[in-house]
Amino acid sequence: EPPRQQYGVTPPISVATPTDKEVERNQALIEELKKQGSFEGAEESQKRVQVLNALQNLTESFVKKVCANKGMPEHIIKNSGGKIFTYGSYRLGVYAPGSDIDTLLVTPAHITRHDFFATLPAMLQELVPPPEDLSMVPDAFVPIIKFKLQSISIDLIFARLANVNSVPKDMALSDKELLRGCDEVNLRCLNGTRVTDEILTLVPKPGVFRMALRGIKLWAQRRAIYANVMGFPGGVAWAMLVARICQLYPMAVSAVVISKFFKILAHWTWPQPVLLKGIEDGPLSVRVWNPKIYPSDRGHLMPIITPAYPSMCATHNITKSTKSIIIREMKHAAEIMDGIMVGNLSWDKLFERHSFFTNGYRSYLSVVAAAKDKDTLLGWSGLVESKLRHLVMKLEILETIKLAHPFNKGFDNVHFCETEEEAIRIANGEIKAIDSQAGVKTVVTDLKAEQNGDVEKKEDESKFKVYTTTYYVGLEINTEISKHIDISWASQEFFETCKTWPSYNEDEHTIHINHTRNFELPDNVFQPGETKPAKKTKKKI
Ligand code: 3AT
Ligand code: MN
Ligand code: MN
Repeated sequence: EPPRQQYGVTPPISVATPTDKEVERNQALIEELKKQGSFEGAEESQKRVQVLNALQNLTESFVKKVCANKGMPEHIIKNSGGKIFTYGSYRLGVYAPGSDIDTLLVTPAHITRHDFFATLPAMLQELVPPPEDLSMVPDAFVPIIKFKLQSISIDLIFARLANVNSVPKDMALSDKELLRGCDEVNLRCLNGTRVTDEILTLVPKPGVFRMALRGIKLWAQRRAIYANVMGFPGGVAWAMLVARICQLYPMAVSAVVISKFFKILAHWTWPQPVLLKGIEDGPLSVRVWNPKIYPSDRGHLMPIITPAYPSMCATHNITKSTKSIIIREMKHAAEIMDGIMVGNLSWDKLFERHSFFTNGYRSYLSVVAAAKDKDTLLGWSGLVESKLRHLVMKLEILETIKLAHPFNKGFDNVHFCETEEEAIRIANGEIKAIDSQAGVKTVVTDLKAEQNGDVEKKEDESKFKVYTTTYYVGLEINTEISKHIDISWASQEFFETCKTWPSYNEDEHTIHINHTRNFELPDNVFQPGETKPAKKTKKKI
């Protein structure tokens, strides 16, 4: 029997129940997702539950301890509570092996963010077994403590409810009255959980939604169009798109949701926003997405709006180029899905890897961030990555460039040089970093992986090292206008933007951009089995 409730802002397109064929396709989808390693084993998932229980207990002790330190009366110590919430892929139920757990620690008003950063890390260290790789960024946009517990990565953020003196274990964050009195940082920290919780209440069948989202996430990752910082949708945006399709087909199985997803969204009349419900007004004087009032909201090319008050656009990073890439990918996927639904193609075709490097563009820009040591580069390359879409938008202005396609991740290298002069030339891009020119030996590394000290130790310590992260932007050139492109203005503007970083130091941080033709791409961008494009030789007839 069709559900009576209408999910979302319009009536459903179809309330048809699945056919036998559709159920069969859906089984094949689940099999393929299993084969592709999308699911975690039961034992590992059990460990996540244990880790979360440990964090909940720790939270309650933390709140008690801080209350006691402040000399609060016994009944306050006893009743203050404290609760761990989750958000991200764990909360949505679409986590894969190796996914982190995104957690939010919520306290009553008398516990502060300062207490969180001053008291909690030491208490974490007392856990058995203790956490590994603990780090914190108290002054980040979203202040965070990161660590690993029993090999599971944890992102832990904090929020204080300004109008509440007790946070019981059964508390929910759905009531927007809870936000009264909260400052912007607390609002941001509460937002992730409030959005994911609400998405789950806005879909007709959470199980169908989850499986469809697993499929869409895998597809978007394989096609390299999953990356919020780079101007593509991130996890929350993809989740909201899938949720909207679930609302329109409340009885469908996940395979049908995926097929409709591409059909509908490839032809969506952007910038009409994707909404999961009507945008709510609220009790606070905070900004809610509204293109009628705010010119910057009017500039959003593919707005996907979060449902929880205060509603925001999850896709403000999308540019003209990334929009056209996303739509191109959706149209391509829609064709493949037709083949899968009629039984001519199997699901693995949908999840085929992108060909950004093997068969993508003839011309690329290599944006290289460099520093003398790994830790210095980690901050610098993160900054450069977060500004890359500004370069893309500058390139889009140029008449000679039809499309500027940023790849969704960077590539790390360490270069061992014989002389300091050579090291400086590498850092400045005077010698192409990747070529083993002169005495330079280049080793592919992974900045974010820890046990990488090994690579260096094996090398001659007397050598001069340069660490680099390279980001690639594929260029489609408007050859009708000119075969020559001049990126000096776009590059200069981009360098200036990067150098406004408060931690920027010209002696420590360098950046340069090279033109790289497809046949000049370094080996480390290719996967085993992929072939590097060959240099086109003029054929003699
Ligand atoms: P994984 O399964 O962990 O790969 P996920 O969707 O959980 O997928 P993340 O853990 O990276 O992805 O992010 C979880 C949420 O945290 C998504 C977003 O609301 C928030 N978030 C992540 N990175 C940032 C960022 N740089 N700035 C602001 N919010 C972020
Ligand atoms: Mn996560
Ligand atoms: Mn995370």
